[in-house]
Amino acid sequence: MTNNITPLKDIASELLQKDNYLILTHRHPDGDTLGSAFALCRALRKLDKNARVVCSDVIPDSFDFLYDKMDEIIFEPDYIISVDIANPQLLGEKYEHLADRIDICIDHHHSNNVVASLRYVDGDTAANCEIIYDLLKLMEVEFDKDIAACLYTGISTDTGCFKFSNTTPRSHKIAAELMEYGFDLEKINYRMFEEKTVSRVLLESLIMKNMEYHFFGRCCVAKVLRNELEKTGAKEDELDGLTGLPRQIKGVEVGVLIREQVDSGCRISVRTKAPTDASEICANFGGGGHVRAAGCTIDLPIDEAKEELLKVIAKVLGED
Ligand SMILES: [Mn+2]
Repeated sequence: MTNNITPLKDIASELLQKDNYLILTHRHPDGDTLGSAFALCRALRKLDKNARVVCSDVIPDSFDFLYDKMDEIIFEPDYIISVDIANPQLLGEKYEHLADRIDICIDHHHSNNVVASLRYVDGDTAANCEIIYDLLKLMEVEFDKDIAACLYTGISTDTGCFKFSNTTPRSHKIAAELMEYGFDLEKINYRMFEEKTVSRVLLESLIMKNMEYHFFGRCCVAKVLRNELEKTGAKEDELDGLTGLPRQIKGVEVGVLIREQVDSGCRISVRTKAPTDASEICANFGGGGHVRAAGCTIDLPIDEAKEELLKVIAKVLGED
């Protein structure tokens, strides 16, 4: 059931039939899940339908240009749609209860195991927003600068501003077409890739201070302790942009960021260089993701979680 793939054109025609849509994004929202959701929401509203976007977590301020401040209309959805959500756990606490009520799943993670009656998953696409772009074309929605800004945000963030290995000529071609709609490219790029809060700079120095090296410098692990995080005044979501820091170091093949969680356990982000598979490492702990970027949670105190992780990384690097 989870392997069924529905042609995108069938999903497009289904979306033209009904009137009320609830769109789900993943917890710890990023540019791609939000860009996908708000592009689709704007498109559906343009077609005079009711649509709204929800997220378990607070949407960071830096994404406020994706949506208009408007009163949320309350309606009973005909369809519940998930975008960029690889597995039901990623719905987060507030929306987990909808896991078995998803009607349409649109995603770009190979590991996707969301159950839905209509399902389109293309793991070879750099960003989910590229799929939404195709979907809106099939729905014959008229693009505008706001829809284009949403789609560009997802494509640019999931490709690391067109730098990651997942970037394709098609990513560039779509982005080029979106630019024609005249959104503020400079503002979005500044917000997504340059702007830092004071707390963020403190956070970076904290991570750098806590970096430790294993396996002759082939693996770098940075721990973020709860009490140290609080001292910086940074919000949890600010760490999302810093998961790549350990991998930046020359000679490091596997970069790991371990964050101590509020209640218990740790959140792990793994970033790798070719040919090491990050999702393979995270799969050992029930997580997943992409070849170069993956994540998981380990329900252990931070030092024990690190040790468990290092055992797996040792095997992957042939250092066991
Ligand atoms: Mn994505």
